Amino acid sequence: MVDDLNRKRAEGNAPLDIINGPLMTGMAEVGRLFNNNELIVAEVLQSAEAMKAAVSHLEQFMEKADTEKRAKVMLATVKGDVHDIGKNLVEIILKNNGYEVINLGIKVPPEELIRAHREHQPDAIGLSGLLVKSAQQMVTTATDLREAGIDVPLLVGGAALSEKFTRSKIAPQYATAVCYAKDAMTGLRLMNHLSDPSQRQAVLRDNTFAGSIAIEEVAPAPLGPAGEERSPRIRADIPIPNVAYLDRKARSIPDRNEIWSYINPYMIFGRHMGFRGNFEKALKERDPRALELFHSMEEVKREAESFMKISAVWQFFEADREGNSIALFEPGKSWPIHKFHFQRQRVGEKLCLSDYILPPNPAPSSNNGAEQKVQRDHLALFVVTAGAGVRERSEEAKAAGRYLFSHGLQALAIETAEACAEWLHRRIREDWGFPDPLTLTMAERFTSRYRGKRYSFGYPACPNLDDQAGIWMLLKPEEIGVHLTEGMMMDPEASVSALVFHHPDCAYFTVGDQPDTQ
Ligand code: B1M
Repeated sequence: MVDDLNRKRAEGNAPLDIINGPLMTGMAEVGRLFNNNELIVAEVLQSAEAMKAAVSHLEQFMEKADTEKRAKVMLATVKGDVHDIGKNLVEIILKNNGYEVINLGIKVPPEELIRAHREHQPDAIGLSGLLVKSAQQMVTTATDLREAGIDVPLLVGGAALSEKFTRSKIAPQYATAVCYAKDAMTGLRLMNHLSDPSQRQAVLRDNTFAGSIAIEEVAPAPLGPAGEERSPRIRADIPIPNVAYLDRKARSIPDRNEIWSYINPYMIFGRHMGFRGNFEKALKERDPRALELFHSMEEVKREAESFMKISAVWQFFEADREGNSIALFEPGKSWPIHKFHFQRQRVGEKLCLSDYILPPNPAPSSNNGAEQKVQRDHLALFVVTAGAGVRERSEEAKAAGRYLFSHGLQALAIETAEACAEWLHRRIREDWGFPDPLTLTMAERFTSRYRGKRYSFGYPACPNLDDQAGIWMLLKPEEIGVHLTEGMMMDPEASVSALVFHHPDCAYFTVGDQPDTQ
């Protein structure tokens, strides 16, 4: 590539013309192929690496003034949120399509955004967030930016966000356009249109809802009280299985390869690296694209082996159902150490997580009058993480233009945390006396074809993220380096918490009262 660039220069082409000519045309073609599903995220990152290398080579022959960028975008993950992988992908894509990007990082409060806007005078601001709480934080942030007199276009993105929420809740709070970007390439297209005088006005017009009444959801007809009856769908006459121990376990898990064998290929190669279709099948058929992706992830693993730390903390607790709540007890204690309160479905099967806790077996009568303990059911809690040091190393790689490694490492850490949750859940089933049948495949494990289920706060059966505080009080995950943010998110990003139930009737369900951001 450098030879081609030097030949172009030798033919009298100015470095800036080479960048704005064949190179930018090349990146535009990459964008077109991606939007046409002919290129995947991993390949877009490889082309961005080539673009970075080309531009860095040519910049040595350019006047400072020539390195002017198309526009300046300030990116940030909102207050209380640690989500990084999505925002960083956006940074890489924008930077290698001619934009200057100021990446303010994670957990950025509005006042910091306002200060940074004054310092950098960006042409647009990009907000990112993972959870519903972050979508709501974007409403507050938009209001604060408006009140600070800021009126550059706002681009917003994140897994729990939607066009509808953007238009109905965020945009009415802002002075000018608020554009929803479902993925990084959409973010690029929006910036290209905003930077193109012939298209800018249309984008501003179509995405400005300043002062429009925030569309209030027509509150559905109030449903009857949810009640506290155990759902008839869940049996209460099942023997209480014993657990192997009641003390707290905190471990770092040295065997990374064992945990990596629990990674769901669809998530790491499909969702994060963009492979379309059945990755495992393609790999077996030696599909060149699947093979290349597999080997590039193996390279990431080889490098991560020198530093990725996987840790877990977990504990079984004696548990008792109290209506829609679960009371947890220290061994043999009669006074609960904590209670989790859950919502119950108001219609249909009226499911509630508390129903999966079996009634205690009355104390067997003893013939010597000694006080016998009731035998309570149990609930297991855990927090796992694989995020220690990952952000720093991913940032280093990104700064060095190793984009595939940078994104691949964040994706590996995220899916390692999820894999560790799968691994630990299996172990908990064994310690609860019902190991998986040897015939159970990993694919069946990914679709929870085993006894019991795990539920994570924030997910539809237990949407209240504030309940994370209870897990932190009980398990003290700070010891394995996981901290809760003011937004009740776990730092580092690659962390998962869960409640584990053994009940054979467990199912995934939605309690339905969660705020609608979709
Ligand atoms: Co979890 N998670 N997760 N999760 N996760 C969601 C978000 C959830 C919707 C699942 C669900 O309920 N079905 C749910 C949130 C619901 C809610 O808010 N209440 C949820 C939850 C609850 C949680 C936990 C709280 C569960 C728990 O452990 N108790 C926990 C929180 C972690 C923490 O606090 N650190 C958690 C953990 C995780 C993992 C770590 C295992 C993992 C990674 C998360 C991550 O991405 N950082 C994970 C994953 C993978 C998901 C799902 C399945 C996928 C998210 C994803 O694609 N990330 C998600 C369910 C879903 O969406 N279907 C879910 C990859 C990332 C590259 O995409 O962030 O969307 P994304 O960024 C994109 C676009 O949004 C856009 O471009 C990016 C690149 O294409 N974009 C922008 C983003 N920002 C932009 C800014 C721009 C432009 C475009 O400005 C210019």
